[in-house]
Amino acid sequence: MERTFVMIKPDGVERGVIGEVISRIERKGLKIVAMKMMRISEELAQKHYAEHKEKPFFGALISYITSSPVVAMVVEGKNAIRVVRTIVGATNPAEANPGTIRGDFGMDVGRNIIHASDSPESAKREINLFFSPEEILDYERAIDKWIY
Ligand code: 3AN
Repeated sequence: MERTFVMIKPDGVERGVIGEVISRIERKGLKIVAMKMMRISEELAQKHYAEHKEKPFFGALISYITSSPVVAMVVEGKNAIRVVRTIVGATNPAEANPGTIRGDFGMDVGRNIIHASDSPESAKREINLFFSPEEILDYERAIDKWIY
């Protein structure tokens, strides 16, 4: 089973689509194994987006991601990284397909609702940045146990 890091960004929280995003993740068949609502510190933001340090939008990205709470999650499932990226849609919501989270709820590349890891290396790094091992929970869903 693969794990990926997913985060509903400040604009997703402020638009009130937390439940909608979580529903789509669950409905797809993925399993949420960790989740918390938090405000990202400047330091954590800099670490999370380290690969964009030289980009012209870096400053705006850091102030946006620290501006309001986020909902951070660890999501598990077969090919979870690829599956979540598919339901999230293209980085620029103007180009994201309808039916994807960004395609349905986003308007602007600087406010694109959700983050999802793009590779096994970034998933591992991002999960470790946001969660301690004790916060990632081991349990079975009903569908694994008593829905036939
Ligand atoms: P993704 O989130 O689809 O993996 P990345 O990793 O290329 O996209 O970009 C990380 C974040 O940086 C995006 N989610 C978006 O918020 C922001 N971003 C990317 N490109 C731009 C841009 N041209 N202008 C403003 N913000 C951007």
